[in-house]
Amino acid sequence: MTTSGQEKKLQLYSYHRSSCSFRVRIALNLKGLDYEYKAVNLLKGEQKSPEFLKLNPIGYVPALVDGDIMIADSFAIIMYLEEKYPQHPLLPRDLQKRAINYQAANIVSASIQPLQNLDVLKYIEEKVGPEAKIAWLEKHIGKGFAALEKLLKNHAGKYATGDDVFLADLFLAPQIHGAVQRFNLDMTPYPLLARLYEAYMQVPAIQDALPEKQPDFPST
Ligand SMILES: N[C@@H](CCC(=O)N[C@@H](CS)C(=O)NCC(=O)O)C(=O)O
Repeated sequence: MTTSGQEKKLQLYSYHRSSCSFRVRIALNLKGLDYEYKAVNLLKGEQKSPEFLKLNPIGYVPALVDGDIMIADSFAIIMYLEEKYPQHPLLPRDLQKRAINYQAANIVSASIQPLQNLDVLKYIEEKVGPEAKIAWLEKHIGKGFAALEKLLKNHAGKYATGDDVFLADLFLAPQIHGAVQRFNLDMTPYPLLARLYEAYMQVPAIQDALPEKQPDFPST
C-alpha cells in the first residue's frame, strides 16, 4: 500500500475536454492519488464501444476502476474517493456549507452540463441550426450561473464556500472553464463566478487537471 492509501493504481477513463472527467481529475489530484489515464475519444464515439459500455452502460465518461471496483458518474466517483481516501476532505464539516456544496454541484451536474452534452448540441445544430445552439447554451448556462451567483453570495470566500477547495469547486471550475474557453460565454453578468474562476486557475490540483495538460489533448 502507498502512503496515499492506494492498494493498486487507479484507472480513470477520461476525455480531455469532458468537464465531468475534469471534476474527477481535480479530486484525484487534491487527494494525491496516482492514476492511469485511459483516454476515451468522445468525438470518435469510443464511449459507445462495447468495451466501454461494460464499464458504464450509459456510455459517458468518466469511469473509474479501483481494483475490482468499477464506478461511473463523476458524483459517485468523487463520493467514493472521498470515503475511501479521506486525505484533503472535499466536504466542509459545517452542515449548511456541506449542503450548499451538494446544491452547487447538482446545479452544475443536473441543470447545466446535461444541456450542453455532445448529443444535445449536435441535435440542436442539425435540427435547428448553429445560431440556435449558441442561444441555447447562453440561456441554459446563464440560468444556472445566475442561480449559482445568488446561492454562493453569502457563502463564498476565496473559493465557493470558504477558503478551501471543496466539492462545489470541483464542479464549478470545469463548468466555468468550458463556458469561457469552449463556448465563449461573457462572464460579465457573473462577477462572483468570474472571481472564483481566477482563483481556480491558481490552484495546482486544478491546473494539472486542465484539458490541455491531459495526455489525449491534441498536439496540433
Ligand atoms: N452525470 C454524469 C454525466 C456524464 C457525461 O455527460 N459525460 C459526458 C462528458 S462531460 C460524455 O461522456 N458525453 C458523451 C456523449 O454525449 O456521447 C457524470 O457526472 O459523470
